[in-house]
Amino acid sequence: MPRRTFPGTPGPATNPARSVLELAAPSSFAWNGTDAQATVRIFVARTHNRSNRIDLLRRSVNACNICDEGSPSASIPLVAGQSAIQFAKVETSMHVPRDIIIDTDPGQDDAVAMLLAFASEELRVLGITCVAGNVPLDLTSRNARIVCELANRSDIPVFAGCDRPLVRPLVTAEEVHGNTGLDGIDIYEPDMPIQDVHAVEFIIETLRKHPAGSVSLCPLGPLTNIALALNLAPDIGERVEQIVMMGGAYFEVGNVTPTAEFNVFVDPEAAGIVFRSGIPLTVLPLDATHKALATRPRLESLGRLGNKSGAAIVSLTSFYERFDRRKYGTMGAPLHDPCVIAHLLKPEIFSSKFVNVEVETASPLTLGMTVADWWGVTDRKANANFVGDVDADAFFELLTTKVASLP
Ligand SMILES: [Ca+2]
Repeated sequence: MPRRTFPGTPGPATNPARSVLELAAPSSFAWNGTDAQATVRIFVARTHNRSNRIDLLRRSVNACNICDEGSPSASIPLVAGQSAIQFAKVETSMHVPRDIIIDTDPGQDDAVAMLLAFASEELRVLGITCVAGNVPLDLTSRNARIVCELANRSDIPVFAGCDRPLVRPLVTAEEVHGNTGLDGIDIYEPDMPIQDVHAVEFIIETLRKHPAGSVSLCPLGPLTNIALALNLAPDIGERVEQIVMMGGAYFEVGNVTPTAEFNVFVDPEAAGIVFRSGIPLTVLPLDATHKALATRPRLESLGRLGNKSGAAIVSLTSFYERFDRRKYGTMGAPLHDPCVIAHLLKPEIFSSKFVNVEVETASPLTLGMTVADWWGVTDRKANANFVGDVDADAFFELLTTKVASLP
C-alpha cells in the first residue's frame, strides 16, 4: 500500500472519501488513491462526538497507512464544531457497501443479527463463519444455513470453524436457546452446503485477498475462530478494518457467572487475544444489549410486516424471552447480537467510551470478566470502544424498517 509523509498537497477532489479527509485535516492530507476509502468511511460514521472522532481518526490513519511519521493524532488538525454535520453530508453521498464477516453461534439473537445484516444494503456479508458456543458446532453451522435459506440468501457461503475453545472444554447454553440452539422456528437439514474450507482459513484468506482496512469482523459468539486466525496469521491483524463484537459486561455484570458474560466466559483466552490485538475494537456488552428489549409492542410491529422473516424473529424471540423474563424479570428478550449490526449501520444510536478492557483468565471466581477501566483509574492503554447505552426505540425502528425488505 502506498505510504506518504506529512505535510501533503491535496490533489483534485474526485472522491467523496477524499472530501472527508480534507474536511478532517485540510492542511495535512494528500490523497493517495482509493485505499483509504473504506477506512475513512468508519471514521465518518462515528463522528458523533469529538473524543471518538479524534480517536477514530487516529486509528483510521494508522489502519490505512496514510501517514508514516510522528503521531497521527498530533499531526492532524481536526475540524471542530460544524464538522460532524459536514461529515454527515459527505457520508450520504457514499454508497460503497462495507464488507463484513459474521462469526456466529446461532442462537436466536444471532439469527436476528444475520437477518438484519442481510437486509442492509450498506453491508456486504462475505461469509458466515460458525463457532461452537450456544450449542455445539454441528448445530451452529446448520442453524446458520437455515437462517440464510429463510432469507433466500443461500448465496452467502457458510463455514464451520472451531468446535471447542482454545484451551478449555466447551460450555453451551441450551437452557437459554433450547436443544437445537434455534428453538422457535422449524428446524430441518438445509439444502445449502457447508463450505469445504475451515472458517479460520476463510477469515485469513479473505483478509489477505481484500484491500487492507476494508473488511470488518463481527463476532457474535465465543472469539475462538477470530483468535485462532490472529494467532495463525499475525499479518492479518493490520488488515482488519475493525472488530465489532458482542461480548463482555461491566456495570451490568455477568449473565453466566456473577461477573462474566457468556461469549467471553466460554473462551476467555481467545477474548484476551482479541482485546490485546491492537485492532480497532468496538464492544457491545450486556450493559448495552440488556436495554435492547424485544417488548410485545416492538414484536407486534415486526409481526405486522407480514413477511416470513418478521414472523421468524417474533417466534425466535418469543421462545427465548421466557428465560430472560424468569431470570431478570424484564419485559422481553434482549436482542444482544443484532446490536453489533445496528452499530455498524447507526453508531449514533449508541453511546460509548474508549477505555482499557482486560479479560480475566486466571481467577476461578471471576473467570471471563471483562475488566473495563471506565473511570480511567489506571494508566493502562485504552483498547476498546466500550458501548454503555443504546436508544432502544431507534434500534427497533431500524430493525423493523430493514427486515421489511426481506422475504
Ligand atoms: Ca451469539
